[in-house]
Amino acid sequence: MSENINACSLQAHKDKEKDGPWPAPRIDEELADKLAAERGVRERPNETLNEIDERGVFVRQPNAFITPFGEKEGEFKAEANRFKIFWAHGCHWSNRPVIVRDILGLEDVIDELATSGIGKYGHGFTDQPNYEDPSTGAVFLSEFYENARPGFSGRATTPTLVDVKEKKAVNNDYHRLTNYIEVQFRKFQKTDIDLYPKAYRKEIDEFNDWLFPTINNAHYRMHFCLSWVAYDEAYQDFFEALDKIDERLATNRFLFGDYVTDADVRLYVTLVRWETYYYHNVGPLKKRIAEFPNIWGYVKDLFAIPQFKKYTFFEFPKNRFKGNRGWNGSFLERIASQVPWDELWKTDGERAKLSEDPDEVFLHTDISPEEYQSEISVSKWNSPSWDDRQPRNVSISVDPSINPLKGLLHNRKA
Ligand SMILES: N[C@@H](CCC(=O)N[C@@H](CS)C(=O)NCC(=O)O)C(=O)O
Repeated sequence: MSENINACSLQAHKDKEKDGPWPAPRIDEELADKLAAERGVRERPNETLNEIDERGVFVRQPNAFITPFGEKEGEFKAEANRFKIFWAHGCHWSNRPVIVRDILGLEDVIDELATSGIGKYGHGFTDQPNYEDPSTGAVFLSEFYENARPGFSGRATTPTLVDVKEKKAVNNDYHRLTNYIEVQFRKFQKTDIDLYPKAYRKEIDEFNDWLFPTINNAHYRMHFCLSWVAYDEAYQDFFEALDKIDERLATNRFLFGDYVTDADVRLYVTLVRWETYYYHNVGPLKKRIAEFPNIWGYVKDLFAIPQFKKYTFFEFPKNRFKGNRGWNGSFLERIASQVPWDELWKTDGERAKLSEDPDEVFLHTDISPEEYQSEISVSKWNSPSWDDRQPRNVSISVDPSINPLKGLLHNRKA
């Protein structure tokens, strides 16, 4: 490692101490180029050049690593201290697996590290000594992709689950990653919390598959699209979906009733990011999240749960533009930084009365890890066909305004 790199790394650590653990320091372009050249890393491909159809619609690249965790031949086997989740503060997709990991008490089993941008090369680790992930020595997230699939030409994204022994990407399937953690790592759980009740996985999967295009991916559909038609479709889908969810939450504390499930983790992370940041990118809004009475109470109810709060980064917009003297950075530092987030997001506890078990937010299940197993279906959104991944081409038959599990989730001890 050159002296230049060590000097910058030291400075990065000083900055980190001064500013708190986040945001990670930026490194200059020259250094990024040098590090990339040393490791044979190429620039990240641009989604607005490669992932747009003839109507201007943003159609995402399929997730590259979707081999399931399971018991069958060729599937990955859950193991303690072998896997690490790479995630990013501003990335709601990747806030999900770390929230789930913490809720289930898997902190000593699956490691994690937040990435930081390394210019045009995508995710890196600029706040780590020598810019290296301490467990593998990688400087760029894309190194794990290259190790697993030489010549990989897509974007290396968060979340990525990496096998730290082999230094290879194992899974970046945000549709199913939390489900693998919930089911296949159950034998290592420190708690008996159940986010993915075995009897109701079909209903949860169907809801999650509806949530993906309408809510989770809606921001990206609006942000990356290259036509009005595409923008408008995404805009309509998003606000119609919020109306339906608001209706559902009028009589349900959480999406499936009295207890938090995997679907709530997926909805929460996107709502938080919308309310605090994404709206900057997408133009005029019909309504803010805070204007949906039930959804607003719901996100605050979830924010009161420590594992959700821990991965809620209100400071993200302000820190993202820190030191940026352009109008945007300066506005965020002057004004957005004054928002008393914790005060605004304090719950009044009103939603607990919708539950028959108001003091408990999690379902506890004592079935054995073996019994808890089930095959996890591949998401239709992972289809290799471009047409199948079109948000408008997939018909999903759920009515999201109705909770199909009303009154069906019961706690072991209740
Ligand atoms: N897993 C999905 C996408 C997840 C995703 O878009 N993650 C964003 C952060 S929210 C990312 O890592 N982008 C980095 C990049 O595109 O270089 C994929 O591989 O396409």
